[in-house]
Amino acid sequence: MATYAIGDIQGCFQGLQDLLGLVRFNRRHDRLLLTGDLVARGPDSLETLRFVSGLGARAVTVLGNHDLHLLALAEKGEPGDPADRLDAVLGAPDAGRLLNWLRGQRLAYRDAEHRVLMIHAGVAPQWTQRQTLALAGEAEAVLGDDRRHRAFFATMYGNEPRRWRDTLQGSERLRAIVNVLTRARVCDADGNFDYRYKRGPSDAPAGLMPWFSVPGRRTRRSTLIFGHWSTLGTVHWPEYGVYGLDTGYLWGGSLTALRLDDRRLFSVAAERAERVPTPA
Ligand SMILES: [Mn+2]
Repeated sequence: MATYAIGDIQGCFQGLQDLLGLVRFNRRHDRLLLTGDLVARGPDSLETLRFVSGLGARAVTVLGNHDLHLLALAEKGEPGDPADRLDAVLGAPDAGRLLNWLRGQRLAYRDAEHRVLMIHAGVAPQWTQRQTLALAGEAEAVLGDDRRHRAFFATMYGNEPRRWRDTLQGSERLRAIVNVLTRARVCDADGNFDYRYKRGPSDAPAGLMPWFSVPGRRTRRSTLIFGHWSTLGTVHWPEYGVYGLDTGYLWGGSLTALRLDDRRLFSVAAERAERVPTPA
């Protein structure tokens, strides 16, 4: 019995199958913890959703920004950007079931057995582990509510407020929670997030740093697992106790699994020719 944490799949179903083959994943005994962004951009978001939802309690996923965007599109009845390649999901005969399953997933997950906290992108430096789970729970409650979830998608988009305050309320509070958990990469020492910055940590503008390296971060004694940042360049940051598992399979990089039982890393490389269109 093993538990594997796996980075962002983004519709790369074949990559996931290759990785599960490499680790000899046994769907009757092993567990998967997925860092989210199961869908978007890759060739097979639909099969990815069918497979992961079909694992039932043997797979836990936290929601990423692309997962939430897919749910918002379905809610509004919009097709979305063709580059996201989500039409097969939105038009599938089992779309209702799959999207309801996705909407019921968490925004933060603590695995008690392996003592890790998993989120898609990051946490605010002021949040403790307990507070992170409570705040994620606030957003999960709205997202999972059949009446209130529409309002959630209507207020989800935007980069403000940039800094968490315990006194935030209503849609601002919800947006602040969801932005940190699903979109965070860099912030300043006071916890002001910059959601526009997408490149690696070494190119970050002066004063901005990876969210996990903020001095005094209150989760610094916990092991955190996240995805989302494909340009991060390093998976394990022992000095901060974090693992960033999005190694950019979609972009010609690799798909990475961390076996939590012995903290061993596994990865499969993308076949670049299949993923990146070549000039005619
Ligand atoms: Mn993401």
